[in-house]
Amino acid sequence: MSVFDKRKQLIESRYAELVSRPNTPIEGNGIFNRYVNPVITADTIPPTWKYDYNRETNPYFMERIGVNATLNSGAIKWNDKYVLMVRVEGADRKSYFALAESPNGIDNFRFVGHPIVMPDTDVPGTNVYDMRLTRHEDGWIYGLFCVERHDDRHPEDLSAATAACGIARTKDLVNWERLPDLQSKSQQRNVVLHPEFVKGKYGLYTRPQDGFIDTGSGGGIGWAFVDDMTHAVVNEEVIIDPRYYHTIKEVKNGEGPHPIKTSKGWLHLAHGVRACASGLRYVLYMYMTDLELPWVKIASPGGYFMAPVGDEYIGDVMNVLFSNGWIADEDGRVFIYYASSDTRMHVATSTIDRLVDYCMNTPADKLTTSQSVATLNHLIEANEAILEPAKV
Ligand code: M1P
Repeated sequence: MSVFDKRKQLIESRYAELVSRPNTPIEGNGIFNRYVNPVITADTIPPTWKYDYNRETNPYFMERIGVNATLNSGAIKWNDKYVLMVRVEGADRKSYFALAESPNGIDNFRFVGHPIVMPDTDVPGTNVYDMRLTRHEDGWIYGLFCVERHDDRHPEDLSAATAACGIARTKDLVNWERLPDLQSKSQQRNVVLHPEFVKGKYGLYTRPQDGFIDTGSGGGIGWAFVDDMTHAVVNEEVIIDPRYYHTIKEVKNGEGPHPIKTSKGWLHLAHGVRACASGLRYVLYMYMTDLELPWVKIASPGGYFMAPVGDEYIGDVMNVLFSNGWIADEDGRVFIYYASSDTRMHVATSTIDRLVDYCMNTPADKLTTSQSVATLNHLIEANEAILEPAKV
């Protein structure tokens, strides 16, 4: 057998095995379950997206277009399938979007179609990433994502960049109409469209930031009303979930996917960032807001909801969990899609009831160590009264 045929067979059989591998849950803390395997990695990319299949031009069946990572994915239930809008980062550092679907949300994810052709605006972005998908009650599915361009005000600095919120909409997830970028006084990343009209307007969760990396004076996750998504302008922004000293969101935070509507309020998933000697640590946290006034916080469980464990710590950007996609099924199950260390995608499962219970009944962070000890002793003493009533 030729080198070409031998290698082609090997690569295709490895791929076929990977995309049909079952996944199993790991019983967790009662709030959510992780799963044994990641759901999408760079190896889930189909061989036809990497290899030249022409034996004349590629006799060694060599990889021609490498993939570095598959990460921060938007999510939506579509035609009964669990669909991820994956950020695929090529070996050339450029990211693009591609759709992967699974019949059950936990395994058998396969990329479908071709990488998405996202139309450019007049000033093309150098990179696009981290799409949040929102099926809005206006009938469109919107994709909001970060658009990165070189900051030409600093031609001498090759790392100077700007972040803006790119906006596109679709009816089929494949063909996209690009709309103008969000206009806002500050740079923006992690902007998310609320799925319903509020007071007759569109609502955006924003993340104002002074620079490309630093949020600076941008105080946290914001809320803004927008009249028209085809020319979206943020005139006024209120901070609804502020950063705070010595918490998991001291350095920055950002909304994850759009919130899930429940009978008790809107469930939010977000990421919080703090600094440590090894760099930045990204964890996921939750909060809830009022049903009628989605910018008003009604529950704020203290600490993180999920932080990296085991292999999740390791990857391109260590110590990072990031989520911009989850799916709430009609039966109350919630599929939380998260990336670890900017490298691969995982799923965790929970239910609406459990997540609401978590948000409503987890003690809030009271912001000092003595208050944390008081909260802890309150729980321990209450447990002792149940378990050893005679001693109390
Ligand atoms: O590297 C971690 C994350 O950093 C950025 O997130 P944020 O805007 O909150 O700092 C993004 O570039 C994100 O893609 C990345 O996962």
